[in-house]
Amino acid sequence: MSQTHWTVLGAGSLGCLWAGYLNQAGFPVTLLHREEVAAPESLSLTRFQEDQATAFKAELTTASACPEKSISRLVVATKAHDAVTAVAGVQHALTDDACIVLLQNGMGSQQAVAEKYPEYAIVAACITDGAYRTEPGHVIHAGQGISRVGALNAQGQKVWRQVVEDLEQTDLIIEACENINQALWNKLAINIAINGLTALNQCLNGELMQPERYQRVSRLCRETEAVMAALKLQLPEQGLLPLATDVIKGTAKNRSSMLQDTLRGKITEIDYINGYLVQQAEHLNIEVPESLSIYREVKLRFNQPSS
Ligand code: NAD
Ligand code: KPL
Repeated sequence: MSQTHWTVLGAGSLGCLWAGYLNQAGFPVTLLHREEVAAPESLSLTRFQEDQATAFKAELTTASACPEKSISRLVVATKAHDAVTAVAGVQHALTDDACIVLLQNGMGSQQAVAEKYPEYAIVAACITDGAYRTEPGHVIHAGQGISRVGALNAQGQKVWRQVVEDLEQTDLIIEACENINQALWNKLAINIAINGLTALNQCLNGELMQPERYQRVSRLCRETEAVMAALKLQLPEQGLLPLATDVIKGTAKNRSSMLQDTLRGKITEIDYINGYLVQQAEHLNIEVPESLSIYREVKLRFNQPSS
């Protein structure tokens, strides 16, 4: 078995999930926590549909303490708004041939990292798993999903299949993805339809089926279709609404990630969801009034920093 050393940046829910699965598959792992936050005292992963937590091992340290040129595989597991700053903090430690794997939701942060660091291999994962932490270092794998993994830049094209081979040794469900841009857009379209609305209505995903809310879901889907069509991206034959409806019904009891962020008073990822669509639409001269209104409402109501 390969013994690639993986470094995971961000000891939150997804960071602990990936660190746990990688280590339990036999990979040595370093987990980087924030400088200003104490290292978790212990680490454990409760695998999907299991009751018992199982310990995993990782060297716990911070970005600034990493030796020069010591990281060849970096997983960035921060929220989208922290990704660029987090990578900058660890840049001294990247080897010349380092690969950066980005796990962020939405779009825009991955492209910002790829633009800033064209010399490194940039790979993105589009993830539908659900995970949460019970206490620092302890993560529950609550929803089994798929991680679609593909290259975001030319350097990434050279190594992304090796990354997939490593990840396939874990018990995460990994899919090699030739067109990661399309996969990220497919997921973005669903998040555009659901996340902002659940935050504004402080409701569960399933409660978006109420007629007035569902009309907004429908308008959001039509706007996203117009932008995706202009970008020559693939769209489902029946349009996005049936897909969004399936996800709303399939995750009816879920609190969306954006609803959870607002309940905890955190910065949401709205800039990278409806905000990203608004930005793309502006370049294309397409009107997206529903997404624009949701973007503005979320920013105002939840006192979000300006982007
Ligand atoms: P989280 O808030 O639990 O974890 C992010 C962690 O990154 C935090 O612990 C934060 O302190 C840390 N961090 C930020 N900047 C840092 C820095 N400079 N150095 C070190 N640590 C730093 O968030 P999460 O739920 O793990 O989500 C991460 C990303 O994955 C988000 O974009 C989210 O939308 C996406 N995602 C999450 C899930 C999930 O189930 N949790 C599923 C799919 C996608
Ligand atoms: O990805 C999600 C999120 O909450 O961010 C959905 C699909 C909306 C599930 O809750």
